[in-house]
Amino acid sequence: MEMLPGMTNLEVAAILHEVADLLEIKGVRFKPHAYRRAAMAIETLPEDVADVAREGRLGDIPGVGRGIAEKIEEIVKTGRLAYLESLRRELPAGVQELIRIEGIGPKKATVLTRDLGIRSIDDLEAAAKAGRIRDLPGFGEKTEQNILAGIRMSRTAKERYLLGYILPIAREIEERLRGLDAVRQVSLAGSTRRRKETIGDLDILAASARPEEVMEAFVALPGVVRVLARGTTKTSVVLATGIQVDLRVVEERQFGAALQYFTGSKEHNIALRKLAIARNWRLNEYGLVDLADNRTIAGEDEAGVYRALGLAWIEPELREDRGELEAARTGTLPDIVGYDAIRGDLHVHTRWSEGVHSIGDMAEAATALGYEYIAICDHAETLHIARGLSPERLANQMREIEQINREGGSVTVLTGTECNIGMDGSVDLPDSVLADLDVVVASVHSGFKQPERAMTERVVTAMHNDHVDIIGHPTGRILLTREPYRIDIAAVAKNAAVLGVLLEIDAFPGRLDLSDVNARLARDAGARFSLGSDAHNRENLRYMEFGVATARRGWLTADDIANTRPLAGLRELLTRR
Ligand code: DGT
Ligand code: CA
Ligand code: CA
Ligand code: ZN
Repeated sequence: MEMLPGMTNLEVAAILHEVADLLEIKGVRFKPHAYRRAAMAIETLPEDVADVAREGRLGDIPGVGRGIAEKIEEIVKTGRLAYLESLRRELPAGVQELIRIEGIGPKKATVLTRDLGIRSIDDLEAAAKAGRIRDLPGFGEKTEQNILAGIRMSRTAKERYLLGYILPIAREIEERLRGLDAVRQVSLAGSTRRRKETIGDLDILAASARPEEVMEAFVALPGVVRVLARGTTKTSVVLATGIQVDLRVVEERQFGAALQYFTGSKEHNIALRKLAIARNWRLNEYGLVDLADNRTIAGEDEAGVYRALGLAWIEPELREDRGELEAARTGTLPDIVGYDAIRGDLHVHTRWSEGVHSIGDMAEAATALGYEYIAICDHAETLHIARGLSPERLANQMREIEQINREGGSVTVLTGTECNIGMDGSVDLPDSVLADLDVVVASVHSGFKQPERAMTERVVTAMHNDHVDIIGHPTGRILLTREPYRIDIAAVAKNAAVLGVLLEIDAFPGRLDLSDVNARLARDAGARFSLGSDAHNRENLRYMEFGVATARRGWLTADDIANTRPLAGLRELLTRR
């Protein structure tokens, strides 16, 4: 079966995750963890796992040993995994569904099926409401209430997906639709067009006079596993990854109004519609209409809709009803940083620590992206899990970088580190070493549970070290997985502004840290920024795009971001302290 790029990887990962779940239910130890680790590595793998398997390189993927590599080969070749199927057969029907409810683990699920014959979430809800669960061994009234709450949550909470995984798939679908004869115009819409950090469902808009043909091709796209609803104006499908894709097809003369409407956000649309209502106009996905004479005022192009309402066109990234409409009215929209404005990457890992590729490989990839410079910021020693560098290894690395620069490629490789901020705000390399580095990123990688004041002080203490240039991923969040630690970003930003320390927007899809909202808050407090991909391999350098998206959503201009400057200007900024 032909697949969209990235799709195979996510599918393979999903199978490995399920194996981990089932092993956990069986009470097997250690193995579930191994499967999960492999699954996560494959989710973020920059190349097609099928290609890696074909070339016999599965063993190079971190966390993939011989046993799991064989399983991956089987999945890639046959699309199935016999081992998973046998695990499924061992399981009483229904148990898998039950453990998706928060608060029900493998043990409880087994008791529920064994003692009450519960086989579905509906069964479970009925039993809980009838008070039949509280008397089971290991349960109680409180558990029963928690189960009901968990069921409610599972029914409302829609799963979200990282922008970084969805955007490549979205673009692929967009291009395939663009290739159809029947399609006149096509655009991404919804949160994907606004480049929000996570995506609920994917919205795409097309203009066509022959919508049936477009829908026909859409449901037949590779990777579509289910058709939820099919009509001539709207069709919804589910991809193998589980994400829903809504395609709307409109007439060409309505394309602008529809694009405006389906780009959202909902809050932005509501505020915009108020402006229309105030003029006795009606604004919806079909157009902007004067209610006095039913005349269509705008609809064919999106900018026309804004113009008619007395507004400048607004970049999709700004459409969150956070003051952009007022700014568009008064001509004070920020000149947000462009996707092509970044001249170098200030957070790059190599195989010296937890990365995959050599410094030379990374420099070559940076050249291909048209960069002027990259900063090699491998971890320092105390981060053992990441094979952090001792001062001696760092000195060796600096010699290698010097050699590479002497060979005179078009990219200048800057020396650097991502050192660790300790509990007391100290960093884990001596000043004498830091003084020799071009770029010092300092990040918190442990002790996340400190109270807000202690954490804020800890980071501010690190900023007082004159060698620290950048605070890396300043809130430590991992999207969909780990909450940010408690920290007062406004206070950090104020200090950063005074001390001339940059705050990072880490562009790795699961980080995007600072977030859009925090970046804007920090900018208002006077801080400047540095964008880094946090690349662990060559392909990850492309993640920079998501950092720029976050910066744009945070209203940042090129001037706010250190690495929009040419090398000389960057050096000036880094040494000014
Ligand atoms: P998501 O999917 O949760 O990541 O976020 P969106 O923004 O893509 O939301 P979605 O898919 O529900 O709807 C797509 C766009 O359609 C949304 O951004 C704005 C528009 N829209 C949806 N529902 C409403 C509504 O009730 N009122 C207005 N004015 N616009 C809506
Ligand atoms: Ca959506
Ligand atoms: Ca939608
Ligand atoms: Zn880090």
